[in-house]
Amino acid sequence: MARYLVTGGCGFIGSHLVERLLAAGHEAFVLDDLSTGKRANLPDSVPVTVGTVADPAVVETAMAGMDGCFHLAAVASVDRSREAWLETHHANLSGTIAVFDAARRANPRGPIPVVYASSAAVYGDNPNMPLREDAATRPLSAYGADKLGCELHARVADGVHGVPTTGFRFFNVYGPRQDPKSPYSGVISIFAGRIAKGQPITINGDGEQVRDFVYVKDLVRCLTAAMDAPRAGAPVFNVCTGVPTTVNRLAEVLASLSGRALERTYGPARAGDIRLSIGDPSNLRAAFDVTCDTSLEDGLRDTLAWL
Ligand code: NAD
Ligand code: UD2
Repeated sequence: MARYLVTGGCGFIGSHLVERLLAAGHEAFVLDDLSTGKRANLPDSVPVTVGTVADPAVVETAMAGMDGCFHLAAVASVDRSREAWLETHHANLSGTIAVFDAARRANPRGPIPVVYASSAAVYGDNPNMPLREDAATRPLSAYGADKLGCELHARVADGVHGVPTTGFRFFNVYGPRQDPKSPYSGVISIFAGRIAKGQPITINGDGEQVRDFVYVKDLVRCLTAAMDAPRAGAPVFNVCTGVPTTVNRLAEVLASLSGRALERTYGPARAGDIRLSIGDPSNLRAAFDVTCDTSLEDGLRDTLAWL
């Protein structure tokens, strides 16, 4: 049994991770500023420090005595990173450096490992599908640039300060507890929420854009496997399925699973929308013997059941 700090643990992905850690018999502690996360996403028994990862003193205190840290706290929104460039930078990059820095001193036995969230946003509009981890990174947003910055500072954490790190480039994650009401919500939570209520959806552009949708419970298996695995050299892995799904097909599957007629209108393409985003999961599988293999249908069934 180990003691883990989960930053962003009250959020969508973090709350699933905490659930998995508790089920495995570990102790989970959460640091979250509740900006998008909710206390109610976690059992009452989980200790939550309400504060920001951008404050090094808060992070230092929250991390004292831990055996490892899962760092998921971030302003997880490209739009928000455009509106509030410097503010999101403080949370997304300075906050990550604060986490790596505190990991140096958290435990008298030595630096503790940090498993952290990067994003497929680091690839930007690289057209070489499926995207491998060695593909060129050319982020198109402050959000993507800061996630790439996290990966660079992870190398510093490892090479200069002896803090072992593993980074994960999440593709499009979905599942229960992804807030359909948030203006920054992903397409699945928006469509699922509306279709289940018999409301129309708007497809941006022709709907033939492709995404690699990852079910959240598969993703958290990758995170816990990485915490337990030996690592060297601040590795970074895609978390993806390698399976392409168009936005049109997604809408059709959701309508069919909800037993509703699909009412869709086609609007203008979203400015800067990426046409293709598919990851190569080979390195993930080879390193941790995990696959994100929940079918879209099964994952969507779970998501709809939660609504
Ligand atoms: P989320 O918004 O549900 O979770 C983020 C959590 O971090 C929330 O609980 C929020 O309150 C908290 N938080 C935000 N700023 C904070 C700060 N300064 N200090 C402390 N807590 C703070 O989003 P999510 O989808 O669960 O994202 C988790 C991680 O995964 C993020 O790092 C995000 O960038 C990354 N990610 C998510 C996706 C996706 O498809 N959902 C894709 C790529 C990467
Ligand atoms: C995701 C991430 C983003 C960044 C990026 C990296 C989310 C919410 N966003 O953006 O943070 O990491 O990947 O590449 O996870 N769509 C519609 N109708 C709607 C909503 C969306 O057609 O009502 C389309 C949208 O135009 C896009 C697709 O659905 O083509 C997926 O949109 P998204 O916002 O869920 O995710 P994405 O890939 O743009």
